[in-house]
Amino acid sequence: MAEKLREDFAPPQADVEAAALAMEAFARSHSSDGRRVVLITSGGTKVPLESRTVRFLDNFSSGRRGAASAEYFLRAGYAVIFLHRHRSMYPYSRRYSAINWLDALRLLPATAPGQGEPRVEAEQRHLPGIVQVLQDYHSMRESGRLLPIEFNTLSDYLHLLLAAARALNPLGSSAMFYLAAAVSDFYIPASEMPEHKIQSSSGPLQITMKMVPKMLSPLVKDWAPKAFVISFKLETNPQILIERAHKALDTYRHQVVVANILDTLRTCVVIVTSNDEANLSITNEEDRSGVEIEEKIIEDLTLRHKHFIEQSDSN
Ligand code: 9Z3
Repeated sequence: MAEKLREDFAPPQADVEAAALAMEAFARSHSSDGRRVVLITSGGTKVPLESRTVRFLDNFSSGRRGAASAEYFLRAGYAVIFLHRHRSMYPYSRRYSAINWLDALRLLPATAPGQGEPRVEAEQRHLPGIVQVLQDYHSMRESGRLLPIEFNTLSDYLHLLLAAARALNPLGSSAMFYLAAAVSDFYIPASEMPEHKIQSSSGPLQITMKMVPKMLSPLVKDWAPKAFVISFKLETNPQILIERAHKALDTYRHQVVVANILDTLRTCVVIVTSNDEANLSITNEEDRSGVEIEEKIIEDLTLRHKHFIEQSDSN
């Protein structure tokens, strides 16, 4: 697979070697402290249409699922590798991703005329829940249990996922993969990509894209065969969702698919395994009081992970 990535994709922009070393050290240190480690992938991917890229194919994913999930995994005691798309939502700060910071900050005059710089103060009414969020953020920073790794392109993502799998493989069943990123299914191989900007004067655009190799297959079979692996399935048609989730489990033989529908992805998901389906949802009242579906997803999955480890240990 590493060779196929080298042949078909432009070289990654990310420093994959440095990230691989950081992930290995992080995994080793937390696992020797007896902690479980989860790799979360988060955000969409950008697929270039030209080598000197002006245009690219993107998708809707904001990274909110991954960023919120990271917080709940940290709360549950996990160490988290957060493999996310550059500028997609980030744990804790995600809550303020839609605010205009300049409205939330106030300039205060220097304490005495002519002395020092004016000071800046935050207005809490623009930052709901900020005290709790800051406390959680700083306690997470001190614990050293979050390792953020960024990707930009599809090629970055694929190389970094391989590196992450190698870093987590030695942890066996105590490693979890939580693959929430919305990864493109299609790409143009480096050898077939035009170098320069596609000219509109040439008329309507027709492009043929290849299928992105399914990383789930080598991940489960070869790279981290003892790990607890969760993939996500997104559909727009509820009629086919559960059947597609079972098909993914049959094909890749991993442990769980979290199935969601685009229109309801913040309020309902189905946790699908080869022998059960559990519906998780947020009531209107829970929604009003700020309960998030990710809290329920992580509560469910951490319990399943615990059972998975116990079963693996007894075999
Ligand atoms: C998901 O289904 C995630 O839940 C979302 C989260 C991307 C919908 P946001 O980032 O959205 O919070 O805005 N992720 C996986 C989607 C996906 O592309 N799955 C593929 C498929 O369904 C490959 S397993 O075929």
